[in-house]
Amino acid sequence: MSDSPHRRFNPLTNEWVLVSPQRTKRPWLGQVEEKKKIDLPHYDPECSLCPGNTRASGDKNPNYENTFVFNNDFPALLPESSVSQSVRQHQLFRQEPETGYCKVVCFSPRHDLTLPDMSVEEVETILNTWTIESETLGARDDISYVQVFENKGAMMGCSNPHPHSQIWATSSIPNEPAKELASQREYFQDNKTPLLIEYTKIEKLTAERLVASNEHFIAVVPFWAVWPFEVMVVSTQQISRLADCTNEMRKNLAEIMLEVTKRYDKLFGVSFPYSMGFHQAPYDGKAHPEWILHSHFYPPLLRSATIRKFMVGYELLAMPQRDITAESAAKVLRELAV
Ligand code: H2U
Ligand code: ZN
Repeated sequence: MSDSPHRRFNPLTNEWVLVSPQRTKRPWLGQVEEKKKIDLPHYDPECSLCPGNTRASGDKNPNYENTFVFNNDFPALLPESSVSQSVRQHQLFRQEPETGYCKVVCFSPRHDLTLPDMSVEEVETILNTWTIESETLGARDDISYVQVFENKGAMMGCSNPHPHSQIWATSSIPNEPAKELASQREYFQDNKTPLLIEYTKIEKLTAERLVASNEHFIAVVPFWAVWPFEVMVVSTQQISRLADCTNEMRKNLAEIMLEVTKRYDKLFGVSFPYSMGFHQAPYDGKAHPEWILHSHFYPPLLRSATIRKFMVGYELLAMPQRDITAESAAKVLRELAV
């Protein structure tokens, strides 16, 4: 790959990213975040997610043993909306009602664990829980999309270290999945094969952006990655939702998620912050032969546990930009001894 500035195209979102590999040598005078060594208890009496504790709603958590799901006490969406479709005086002032459901999925009763500390079986149990919740919410007439995501670390705005994820299910398809739907559909119509199946084949062959792979999944720093150590986990099989996974695929998925998150933690010697989530086919009652199950990991760290990438300036005003190439980032992650 060239060391000169160039731009790369993201075929999933139809957006470009500016790559400036020659800039990695510039001096750094920006913010240095403090590296904190966190020593957490197994159980925290103040934690709203720990077993047996009372949440903001007044509900008491059961003494759960693996995963635990509850309705978010501060939901961003509600099942009903009083906003009417007809409030529209001008095309420049569009609004629509949005309804939905918000859930919290605790990974473990242990307050001090994170995903990479868990066993393959424990991650399989989490995957099972996400699968059941996705299918249950997705089966509703008032739901078109189910977003499963984990926000990890204080740097990502996550205030509680207790390992947990969220599920937001909405009546409409949100921006990112909507862009991916349009692109995957168009590619499938034109090429009679899913975009991401074609992509995984090439990534497996060239292997230069590969971080890990097994029989049913690959983990790559995508060619068009924006975040320095962004990773996409993609199914190499034609499946479009978590529920399409066989037991063997689910095991493979758990294994590759552990592989990625363990490498992340090793990279800068800290519990690696990120936002990650699954992109499953919409639950809009249509067939989705174009859609391939995948997840995105978006971590903010750039050069150390304390030096993060900011999406500011040119990125906010023009387009995303990165210095270190996807190939170099993948090589660093791949060559870590875990
Ligand atoms: P934190 O705000 O502690 O990170 O909580 C994680 C999620 O759990 C968050 O989405 C929800 C928050 O809304 N939550 C409850 O539903 N009930 C509570 O008592 C505290 C946190
Ligand atoms: Zn806790």
